[in-house]
Amino acid sequence: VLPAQAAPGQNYAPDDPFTSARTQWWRDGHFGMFMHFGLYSAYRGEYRRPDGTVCRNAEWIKRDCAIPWTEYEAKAATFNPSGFDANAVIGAAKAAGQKYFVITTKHHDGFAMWPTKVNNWNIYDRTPFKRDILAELATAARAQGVKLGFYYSIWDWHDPDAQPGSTNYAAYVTRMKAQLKELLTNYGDIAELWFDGEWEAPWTDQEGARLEDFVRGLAPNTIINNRVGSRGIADGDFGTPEQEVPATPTDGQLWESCMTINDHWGFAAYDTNYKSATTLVRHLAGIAASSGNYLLNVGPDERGVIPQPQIDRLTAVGNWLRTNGPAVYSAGYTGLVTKPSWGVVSRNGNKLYASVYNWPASGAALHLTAKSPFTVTGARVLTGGAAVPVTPSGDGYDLRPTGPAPDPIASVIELDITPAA
Ligand code: JFZ
Repeated sequence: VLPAQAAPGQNYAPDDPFTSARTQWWRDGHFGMFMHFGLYSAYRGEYRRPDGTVCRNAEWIKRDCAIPWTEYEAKAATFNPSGFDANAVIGAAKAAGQKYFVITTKHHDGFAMWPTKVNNWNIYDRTPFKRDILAELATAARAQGVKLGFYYSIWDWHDPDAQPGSTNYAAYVTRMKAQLKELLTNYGDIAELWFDGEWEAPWTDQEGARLEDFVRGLAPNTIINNRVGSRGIADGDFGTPEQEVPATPTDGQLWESCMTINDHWGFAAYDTNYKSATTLVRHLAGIAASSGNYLLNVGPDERGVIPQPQIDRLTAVGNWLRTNGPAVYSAGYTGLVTKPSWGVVSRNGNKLYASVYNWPASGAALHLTAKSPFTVTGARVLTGGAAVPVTPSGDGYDLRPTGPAPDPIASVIELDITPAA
């Protein structure tokens, strides 16, 4: 039921997303894989114009390189990502320590990556690739214990009724809902729905609220992002800062920061500007310490294969998490200490996790500034288990670990604490 009026930013959800059982896995998990994969991936990031010049782009290549629809549609007839291996994809997410996986089922080009019955602008009707990768992913995700989520763009460059000046936008909205019904009912439980392209007229916040209602009616447990509407009534369950590591929790709403692993969402063969494993781990630790989620993107190539440099970085993050997971999983904002210059601190109950980026020289101290009082009863490095001496000092505590940094990416010191009553 739609509220007649809702204040901007009001949480239009059936429960309190901060505390509900529905969102528990998401709040605890903190880390997911995003995948931008579509017909655009077939271009490998480059479109050669008829005059021989080259235009570079990824998932926006159709529009930003002004590819005529006839050509883009012809490209579909050659798109055959036979290397797509759902078990390998989900396995890569799992090995990286990612608890959920979100794939672009339909990006702005409108091309459905599943055999939708709603129209024929889809991977089944237009390509030689006669498989349903969403079904394959659903099976693999269930088998490996990874949650499955879908990205779906409201903005659609292809559907004639969705274009600017359309006199029959309602017909498009009906088709969109029919597609979402397929997505929410044919592939088992869908953990997260990631809308996008809501900013483009004639989409309105009222339409967004109706869409949010529609989704909740079909899939009450699905966690919905705020790009369903324009943040008036319809704001979903969580906000979507992009490419950000906020230093504190965002006010009023759960949040998930999505980021590219290089400089593009979709595959671009020339883009080798990969973030280091160290950067990725520190993004994750920083985001978890501010009670957010990190949705880290991969872009499979035209064969449907995740490039090896992306896999290598995911593997390194997973290796770090195997020892240092407690700093991330089920951890969040401390509320007790100010963010130090040498790293970040997260909290899980009566434990603090100091992820140290700048390890001190032997004998030097890492200072923790207390915003509210607590006592420390013990501390150790997660890698190796060495005890860390902790002494009260001024407005907080000094931690004096010895020896070289146990982990070059980020060394985590676990502290046993008792908050003052
Ligand atoms: C959108 C898409 O246009 C893009 O292709 C990609 O899928 C990305 C994840 O989402 O781009 C956006 C949307 C919102 C913002 C920035 C880029 N934003 O709110 O800052």
